[in-house]
This record gives sequence, C-alpha cells and structure tokens, in this order.
Amino acid sequence: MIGRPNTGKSTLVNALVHEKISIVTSKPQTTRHSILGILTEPEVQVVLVDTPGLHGGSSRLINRAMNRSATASMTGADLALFMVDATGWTSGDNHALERLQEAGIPAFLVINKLDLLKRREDLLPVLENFSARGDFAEVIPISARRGTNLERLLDTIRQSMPLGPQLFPPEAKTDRSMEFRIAEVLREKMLSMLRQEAPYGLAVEVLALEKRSDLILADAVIWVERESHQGIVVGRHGEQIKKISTSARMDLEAIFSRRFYLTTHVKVKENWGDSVRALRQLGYEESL
Ligand SMILES: Nc1nc2c(ncn2[C@@H]2O[C@H](COP(=O)(O)OP(=O)(O)OP(=O)(O)O)[C@@H](O)[C@H]2O)c(=O)[nH]1
Ligand SMILES: [Mg+2]
Repeated sequence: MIGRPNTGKSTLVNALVHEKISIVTSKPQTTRHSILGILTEPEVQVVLVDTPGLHGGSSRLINRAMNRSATASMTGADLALFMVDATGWTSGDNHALERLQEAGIPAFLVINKLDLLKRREDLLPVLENFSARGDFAEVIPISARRGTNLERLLDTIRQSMPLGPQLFPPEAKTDRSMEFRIAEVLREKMLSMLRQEAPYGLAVEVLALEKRSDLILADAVIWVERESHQGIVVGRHGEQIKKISTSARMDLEAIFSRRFYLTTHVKVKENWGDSVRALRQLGYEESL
C-alpha cells in the first residue's frame, strides 16, 4: 500500500484481512510504521504492507523515518497498490507517485472513497483523469470503508501474485506483536480524541504485558514532547486519560476477544521525534 496520508490505506488493509491490524483516524499521518496484514486462503497468501503516508515538507527525524519506511517497503514487493482519494488528485499525490516511479515496481491505481462522489456519472471523468497520470497495470475504484468492489480488487491482486513458498503460517495475521498493537490502539484513541497538535507529538510504548488465561494486563507509557501536552493528555482530574484508556480497552477486547486491564503513565521526553535514540527505542531502527 502506498500513497499520500489519509487516502484510506490502513482501512483497506484491515478490510482485506478482516481484522483491525492497523489503526485508522480522520487525521493524516496516522500510520508511522510499515505493518503487515496477512491474508491466507487455500490457494494464495497475500502479504499486504501498510505504510505511512508519503509526505514532504517536514525536516523532522520522525517524518523522515516514516517516509523512508514507506519507500523501503516497496523494495522487493511484487506489486504496489497506489491509493488516491476519488474526490481529487493533489500535489501530495504527485509527490507520492514520484516515489512509486522511483521504486519501479508494477502498480495498480486504487481510487478510494468512491462513496464520496455525489453522482454515478462523476466516476468516469475521475477514472480518465487519474489513470492518465501514471503507468498503472490496473485502475480499480473502491470504497474501503463500505467494502465496495473489494472482491474485484482482491481477485486482481490474487492473479498477479507470483508462485512461491507460503511465507507465513496460515493463522498469522500480522508481523506485529501484541505490545505494538496495544500501543497503536492507544495512539489511535488519542489522535481522535485530542485536539490540535498535541496528538502528533505522542508516542506510546507498552513496557509490560502479562497474558493470563482470561485477562491481559498491559502497562503503557505515553510519551509527550512538551510539558503542556502532558496536561492535555491527562485532562482535569485525569478525566481525559481515563476516557482514552476506556475506549482503547473496549477496542482491544473486541480485537483479541479477551478482557484487558490497561494502566497508563504520561511522561515528557522532550523532542523525542528528533532524537535518534528515542526513535530507535520506539522501533524505527530499520529506517534511521
Ligand atoms: N468516505 C470514506 N472514507 C474513507 C474510506 N476509506 C477510508 N476512509 C476514511 O479516511 C480516513 C483516513 O483513513 P486511513 O485508513 O487512516 O488512511 P491512511 O491512508 O492509512 O492514512 P495515513 O496512515 O495517515 O497515511 C479515515 O477517516 C477513514 O475512515 C472510504 O472508502 N470512504
Ligand atoms: Mg494509515
């Protein structure tokens, strides 16, 4: 999956794998790491790589690490799904398309958010206009959120998969640990529940995890970049962090079909987004 932020890449990965592997919010730059979503069928295994939305204009280390993680994911991939939003082609799409072209791998153009087009007849000009912008093996309009045309997309993907050994056991849905997924769900809740810039300066790390037969206990640290953000996350009398934790817990219980007990601590780590050491600790080592 490749494209500018917010086009619906993570939504599609989750829809195709039938599980919430990757977090989704209405804010751009939600995904920060490359995350595998694995779909195993009797005849074919498709390993989807969700990636951070490609973006320019920021010199922060975290943004460079995100972009590098996305471009590195294209190396060795059999196929790119280049995702755009049906409501308009932007300069951000051009920027992402350049990265795709540099990778030189075959690509499908996936035009998402079909449901946002007001009339059926609006689709044809979009198809014509968008498909002329690059060299795409297929052009497939979908709605990842509603599930429209996903079977056709999947069929076309299946047909272009090369013969090879099965890379993952059939029960594997992702390469990411439970710690990572818990941290991500917490980050998702903060991105959607907190206002303005605070959520962009957040990182979450699950430091302890205990799996009991009927209960999972997780202890998470939420890193903020500034003292003022600590108050925003915690809220008055701790109300905000309580809401965040409750909402995360409910999601996690649905994803893993287990009861969860979550504890959180909010700590300041100044400018972690520009610190190589902090980013390594948060799992960016492969792309720094
Ligand atoms: N209307 C509509 N909204 C969609 C569709 N697919 C995704 N969205 C919404 O678009 C927003 C972004 O979705 P994501 O899946 O997080 O997008 P992304 O491309 O992974 O974004 P980054 O991780 O920031 O690169 C969310 O609010 C989704 O609910 C769709 O088919 N129709
Ligand atoms: Mg995403």
